Amino acid sequence: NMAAGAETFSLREVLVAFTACVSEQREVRVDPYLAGWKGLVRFLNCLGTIFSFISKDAVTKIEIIENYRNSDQREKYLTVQSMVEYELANGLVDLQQRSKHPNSGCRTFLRLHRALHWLQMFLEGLRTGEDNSKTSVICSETYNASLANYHPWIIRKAAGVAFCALPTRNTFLETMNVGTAEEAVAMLGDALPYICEVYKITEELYAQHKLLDLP
Ligand code: 1PX
Repeated sequence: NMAAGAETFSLREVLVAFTACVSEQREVRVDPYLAGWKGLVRFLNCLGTIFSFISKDAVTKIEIIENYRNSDQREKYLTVQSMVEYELANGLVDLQQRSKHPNSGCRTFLRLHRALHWLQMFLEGLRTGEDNSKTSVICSETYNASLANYHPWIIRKAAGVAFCALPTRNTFLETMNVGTAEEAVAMLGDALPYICEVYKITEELYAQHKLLDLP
């Protein structure tokens, strides 16, 4: 089916975006980071409408940061480092509770950063899982160990229901359109160190500025 064929794309291109995130000065570039997330959202949308509530929230957050990248202050949002520096120096971050700056770049990026931690663990679980292990189990275990800690009960519940719609590991690996399941596993092994590096640099930056609990 041609129409379906036109919709398919390889997750390899998506994960490549994360390899372009870290600059020579070990800064995290915002544009490839957002490009990576957009690709992941496209992939998530292919998995079914049951995941819409997740992709909608991700899109909202991607767009908030994209708007900063399209504003007069776009230069300040070139890297996560420059964003943090600019927003903190100008009092643009709500530190105690959301009030004057409910959608700061810092708090919005933190949500994607936490989700990246889940992604890192999920992809590692997929990579090292048994042939016929359940993607839903890998997904819920890694979610419970990471993102779930920041989500209210109702979201955790809805996420748990959605995870049940995930296919088995091998089918999932094939859906990634990277070739055979073995080739997909190899690609994950290549891409994961880059994702881990992006995560680690951001985590250190946020810890250093005490921004890990932004409301
Ligand atoms: C090869 C595999 C690739 C899989 C791609 C999957 C892409 C998943 C994209 C998930 C992005 C989730 C962003 C969530 C940000 C967030 O935590 N938002 C919450 C807090 O925001 P707030 O502004 O209120 O402080 C917000 O409440 C979240 C609502 C939506 C539910 C989030 C559930 C996240 C589950 C993540 C697992 C995705 C399962 C994908 C299955 C493959």
